[in-house]
Amino acid sequence: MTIAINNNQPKGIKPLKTVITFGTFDVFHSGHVNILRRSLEMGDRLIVGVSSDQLNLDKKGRKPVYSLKNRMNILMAIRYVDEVFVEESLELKRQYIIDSGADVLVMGDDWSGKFDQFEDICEVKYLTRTPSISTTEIIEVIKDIE
Ligand code: C2G
Repeated sequence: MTIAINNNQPKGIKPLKTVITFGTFDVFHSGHVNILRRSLEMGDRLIVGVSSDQLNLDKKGRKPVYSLKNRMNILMAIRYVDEVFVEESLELKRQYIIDSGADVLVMGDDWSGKFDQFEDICEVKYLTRTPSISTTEIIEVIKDIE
């Protein structure tokens, strides 16, 4: 028996807007804080796809310094983040966006244009990267410490 279901929203309450972003977030720094804060500003809740250790090896040629468990632990402690899942492959991004019900995909502008193909299922926004800070630079500085 089919039960008719109405999705009437109580008047005056707009549906929550979900934002999704992706990254490794290794050796967590303020550039990561900034993109997470600005991503949440695009909506009401933020979901983060954090790259698996293997995916980071595939895309950057090295394992992350912080394990996936550590990176997820840090992300879940960030006030702007509502949910974290493991990004296993760059090729699954469309499915991740659909499964999360995301309305907006936000990435740093080092990815500018790379995800425009998802504009049929969500808004796509590229935000300027925070200048002069990166995981790679931090690793180099630590290596140089006598
Ligand atoms: N970021 C930033 N400013 C920095 C460094 C990073 O805004 N100084 C942003 C990046 O643009 C990215 C996010 O922080 O949007 C995470 O950066 P990484 O951990 O380097 O992630 P990345 O390797 O770009 O992985 O599916 C996409 C990939 O998983 C993204």
